[in-house]
Amino acid sequence: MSSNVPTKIFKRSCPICEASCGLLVHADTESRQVIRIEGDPDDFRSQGFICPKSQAIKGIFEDPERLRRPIRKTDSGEWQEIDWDTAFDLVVKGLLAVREKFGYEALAVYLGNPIGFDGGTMPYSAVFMRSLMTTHVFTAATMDHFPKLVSSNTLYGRANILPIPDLDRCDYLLCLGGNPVVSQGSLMSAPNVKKRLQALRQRGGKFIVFDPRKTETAHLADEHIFIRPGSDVYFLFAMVQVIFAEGLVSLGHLSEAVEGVESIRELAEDYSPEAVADITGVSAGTIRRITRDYAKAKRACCYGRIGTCTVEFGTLTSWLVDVVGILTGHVDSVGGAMFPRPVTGDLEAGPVAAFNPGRYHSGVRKFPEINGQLPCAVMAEEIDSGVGDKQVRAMLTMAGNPVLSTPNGERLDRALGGLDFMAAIDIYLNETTCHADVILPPLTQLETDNFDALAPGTAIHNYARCSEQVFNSDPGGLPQWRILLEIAARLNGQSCEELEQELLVKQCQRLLSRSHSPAYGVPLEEALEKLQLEPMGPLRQIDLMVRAGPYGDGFGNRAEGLSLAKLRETCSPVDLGPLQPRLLEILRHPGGRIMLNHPYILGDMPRLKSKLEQSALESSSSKNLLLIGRRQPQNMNTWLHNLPALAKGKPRCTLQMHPLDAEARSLVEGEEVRVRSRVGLVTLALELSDDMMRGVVSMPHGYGHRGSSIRLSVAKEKQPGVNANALTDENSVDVISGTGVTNGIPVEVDSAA
Ligand SMILES: Nc1nc2c(c(=O)[nH]1)N[C@H]1C(S)=C(S)[C@@H](COP(=O)(O)OP(=O)(O)OC[C@H]3O[C@@H](n4cnc5c(=O)[nH]c(N)nc54)[C@H](O)[C@@H]3O)O[C@H]1N2
Ligand SMILES: Nc1nc2c(c(=O)[nH]1)N[C@H]1C(S)=C(S)[C@@H](COP(=O)(O)OP(=O)(O)OC[C@H]3O[C@@H](n4cnc5c(=O)[nH]c(N)nc54)[C@H](O)[C@@H]3O)O[C@H]1N2
Ligand code: SF4
Ligand SMILES: [Mo]
Repeated sequence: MSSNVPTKIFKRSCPICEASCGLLVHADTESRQVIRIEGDPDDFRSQGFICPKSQAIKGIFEDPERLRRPIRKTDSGEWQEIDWDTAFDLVVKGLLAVREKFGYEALAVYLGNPIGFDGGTMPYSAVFMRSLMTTHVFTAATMDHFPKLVSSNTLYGRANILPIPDLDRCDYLLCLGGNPVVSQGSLMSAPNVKKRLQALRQRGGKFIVFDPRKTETAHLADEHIFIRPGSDVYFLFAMVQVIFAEGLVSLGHLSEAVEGVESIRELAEDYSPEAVADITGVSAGTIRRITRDYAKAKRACCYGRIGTCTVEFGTLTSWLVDVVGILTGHVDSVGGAMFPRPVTGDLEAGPVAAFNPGRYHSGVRKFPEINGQLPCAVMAEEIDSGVGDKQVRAMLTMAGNPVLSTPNGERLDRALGGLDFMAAIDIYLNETTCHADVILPPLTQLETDNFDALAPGTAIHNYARCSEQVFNSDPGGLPQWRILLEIAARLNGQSCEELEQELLVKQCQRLLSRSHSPAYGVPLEEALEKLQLEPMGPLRQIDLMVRAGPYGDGFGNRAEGLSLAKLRETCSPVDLGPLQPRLLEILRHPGGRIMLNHPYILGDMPRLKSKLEQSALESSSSKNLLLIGRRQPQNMNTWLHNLPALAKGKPRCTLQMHPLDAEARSLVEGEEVRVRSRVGLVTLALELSDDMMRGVVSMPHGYGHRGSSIRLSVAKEKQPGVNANALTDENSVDVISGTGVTNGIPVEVDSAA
């Protein structure tokens, strides 16, 4: 390249979604311009593939409306730029004032989705949360995969023991409630999932989709089967019934560990294919055929995603996805559902853990805490009708937009307006952060190094990677980790440096004492000295995890092993091999058991049975339709609508309905319709589609950009849409996980004219 063209090429993983595709970022670092972003053909995971959202990191970096400096709301409601020290002072004073006046429980915190894509946040999130000293902890997980975490707690003894499809070696994929061709895979980090699904078919495999909408993924499948929203639990139980009735049980190498097989057989007796045909809309013959094909296939995987989680029986459904796999030998075996081995050592053998939910409860509806979280569905009521010293008076949100992403968002919108104090760590002034008194915006991805923290835990092939910084950090900005550390340190009455050093020493002591670590026995001083090669901050914390982790160099004990420096040398993903069977070594239940009959799960069986009995009595003439969600290629939940490249085109927030359902209501293509649920009403354009199941309508979430309080002019003009969570009902939850139901909401639809 000639010297008068100052463009350089930087390798980064895309931080927008779990696929974490490899990007080549062409940038002029002097003028701080991103020239172009393209796929990295040498990235062994994504092989040059990118989706439209890959352009977002350029768009976000350039967006004039992105916040670059802390801002505070003045008494007249205007926003005023302030320096960081003043901002931290305001945040800490605001939180402490509420804590002193009302007690610890008066503070709540909500963490959103993008924190998973910032490796710098990972080492400090625990200390940050501890410094807030509240039990009012909410995250987007209780709108997402929380049921799967509860299921893993009960089956395997730990929430993060998550089965991931071994997609590239699978020959029979049963996909329930996921649309990976659009979402690009979730709980399955698999860049270019479309190509991988096509490859599955090309090698003679089969791939079947169950979905109330004939999705982009379903169009590629061997077979698509409509299923009524929320009813997969019955379909899966019928599979279990058939597996026992037809002698298809084959526990394989897990047989010594599995406990409770007989009780599952007994429970399944109530759910024969005939018994569930009406409620699921799937014929008994189809259920038997699919079950036999799945059970007998050599390398088969049952995979469930959002449509199996954010439903009325999300936990039982997620659990049954694993149960059918365990019973047929398709869990922890090649081509089935397997368990990755992340480089940070997050998924290694460890002490037994008791699943012990309900150490405390929410104030109003008394929902039990699970893994230290309360459901998003109770967030608004804890604020607007909280009880005594449990009433929430102050809130801190980080990388989330719960007004658009949690149930009855309109109620939350009003509730946030009534808080005594609110702070947000976010890069936009949006529907949620507009309620804050102070907003702290972190630097963008291109101005920091990154480390893939989340995706290796769900990757279909083991890997590790670092990403290189493109631009020098804006001198007036701070990285996210520094913001967390600063707040935590100030709340603890320490300096940032003291807190960081304390954490590093503690982590070192913990990791060096693990007998299976390659760093076992390395003297503390030696490890600390070697870690000084990385600057203060997350990089040396990550270096520690990597070097003491399963592939690590053990600080020299295993010279060929990995360190952060080695990962940084390439900035490409490092191939750590295909997934290996390893469930037996990582189980956390006492005695290394897999508990099919955990009492927490069995406790939800009466609810399941009574719903089936009740539905047999109900007439089918109800006017209600069932609302489900719909992800779209150019969106990422609520937050990319302000980027012109992604907001262009026709308005996308439409209600899809089958033409015959429209005819029955005298509705026509394109007209404005009113959609009403128990909690709210929205008006949007109707789109007729043969891809919809009869009786089901679909709309995307993440829209509803309006009003003068937000600073998202492109979103407001190009893709305002309406808030799907104005319709979702905070009373409708998967009871045993508290997860909000976003699929299967009863609604009525009529003409807005
Ligand atoms: N009806 C319905 N509701 C749903 C869903 C559904 O399918 N249907 N899906 C649910 C699911 S799966 C999820 S994960 C949730 C998502 O719910 P949320 O996490 O609440 O929503 P996001 O849109 O992901 O929030 C992104 C926020 O992070 C900010 N942000 C982006 N990058 C950064 C960063 O680097 N640092 C910081 N501090 N902020 C950043 C953005 O400005 C934005 O405010 O929505 C849930 N809600
Ligand atoms: N482009 C894009 N990609 C994304 C996101 C985005 O907003 N946009 N969000 C990201 C996030 S946070 C997540 S968690 C993932 C989610 O990843 P996916 O789960 O793959 O994404 P969804 O499109 O929500 O797929 C859910 C599917 O379930 C179907 N469904 C609804 N109800 C039922 C039911 O009861 N049974 C069955 N069998 N199916 C049902 C819906 O029709 C839909 O096709 O996507 C991620 N990727
Ligand atoms: S699929 Fe996800 S990771 Fe890959 S380019 Fe698109 S947004 Fe980025
Ligand atoms: Mo999600």
